[in-house]
Amino acid sequence: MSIYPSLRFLTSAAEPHQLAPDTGREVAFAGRSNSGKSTAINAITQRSGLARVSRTPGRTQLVNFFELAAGQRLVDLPGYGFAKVPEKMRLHWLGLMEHYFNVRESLVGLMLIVDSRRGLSAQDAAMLEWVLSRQRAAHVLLTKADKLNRRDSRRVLKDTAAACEDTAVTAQLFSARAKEGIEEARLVMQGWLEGQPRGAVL
Ligand SMILES: Nc1nc2c(ncn2[C@@H]2O[C@H](COP(=O)(O)OP(=O)(O)O)[C@@H](O)[C@H]2O)c(=O)[nH]1
Ligand SMILES: [Mg+2]
Repeated sequence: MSIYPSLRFLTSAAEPHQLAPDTGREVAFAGRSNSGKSTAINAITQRSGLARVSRTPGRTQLVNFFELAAGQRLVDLPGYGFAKVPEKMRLHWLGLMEHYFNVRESLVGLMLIVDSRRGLSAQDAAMLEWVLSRQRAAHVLLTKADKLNRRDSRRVLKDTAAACEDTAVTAQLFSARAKEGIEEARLVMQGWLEGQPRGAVL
C-alpha cells in the first residue's frame, strides 16, 4: 500500500485566477531550477512519475497542485534562477509567486529545495522571507547530498542553519539517490499538514 493511496494531480495554474480552491491545507515546494525539486517530490510521495524530472530546466512556469489526501495538498511551484529565462518570463514568475504567497490562506509550510553543493542563494532567501513574513513554517532540503563527502555535507548543513538563525526555519540533508532524509522530510511535511488548526492558541 502506498503512503498516499489517493494521491492525484489536481490542476496547473499559469495565472493567479487558476490556483486551486484555497481550502484545507497545503505545503509548497520551491527551489532553483535543477535543484532536485521534482526528484524530492517523487521520493517523498513515493511516486516516481508524479513531478517530471528534467535535464532542461526553466521551461515550465506553472504552479502544479496535487492532492495527497482529503483537504491536504502538495504544491509544486515553478523553479527560478535559470540564467537564460527571458525578462518577461521572470516577471511573470515574480507576479505569480507574489500573488501566491500573499493570498494563500491554506499554505502551512514551504519546503525549500536547495542543491547542497550551491547552498542558499539570494532568491532562496527571498522565498524564505515571503513565507516567514506570513508566519508560515519553512524547512530547507539540502539535496544531492550524495555528491558531497561527509565533511562538506556537515559544513553546508551548519552554514545553512547559521544563515537561518533567529528564524524558525529548519534544515536537513537530503538525497533521493542515496535514499537519505526522505522519511525525515515526509514527517516535517505531514506535521504541517496535520498540525493544529491555524489560529489556535498555542
Ligand atoms: N546525485 C543526485 N542527483 C540528483 C538528486 N536529485 C536530483 N538529481 C538530479 O538533478 C537533476 C535535476 O533534478 P530535478 O528533480 O529535475 O530538479 P528540478 O528542476 O529542481 O525539479 C536531475 O538530473 C536529477 O537526476 C540526488 O539526490 N542525487
Ligand atoms: Mg522540476
